[in-house]
Amino acid sequence: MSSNRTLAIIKPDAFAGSKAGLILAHLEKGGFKLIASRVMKLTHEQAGEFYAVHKGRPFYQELVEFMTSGYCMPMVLGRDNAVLALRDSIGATDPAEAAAGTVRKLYAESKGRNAIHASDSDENAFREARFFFAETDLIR
Ligand code: IDP
Ligand code: MG
Repeated sequence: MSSNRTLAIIKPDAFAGSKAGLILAHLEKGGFKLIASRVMKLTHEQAGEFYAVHKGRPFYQELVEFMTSGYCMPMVLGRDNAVLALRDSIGATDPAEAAAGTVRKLYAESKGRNAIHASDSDENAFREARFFFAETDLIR
């Protein structure tokens, strides 16, 4: 996967609140193209593995519980400079600190229940895309 792709997840708070379409429309207006998507409920094992980098942090257990609490929507998005552009578009982790017009400012409830995940590097974008999708899902 090249550096013009990244991995996002519409998290269970936003999906349950019927914000998935609004968030995707917001991102499409920002120039992102939908490459692949699915709707699924993560198991504890999947959520724990996906967020393994945060194991041991005080919020880890809460994060795994939250991410397994309902359906979510992983998706691969394409755009120039995709990783940085998506991090800009989603805003700060805590919606109270997120810039105006960002997804988290518009749709997130709290630092924990913050509507969307986005990869933080090209390396993680590749790994996270393959966590949810087969190589054949990503062909264009
Ligand atoms: P990011 O999603 O903006 O990259 P990270 O620091 O990678 O933020 O944290 C991963 C996720 O863990 C956050 O999106 C949020 O859902 C949760 N999280 C991070 N810090 C806290 C916290 O202090 N309290 C509760 N949840 C947190
Ligand atoms: Mg992160």
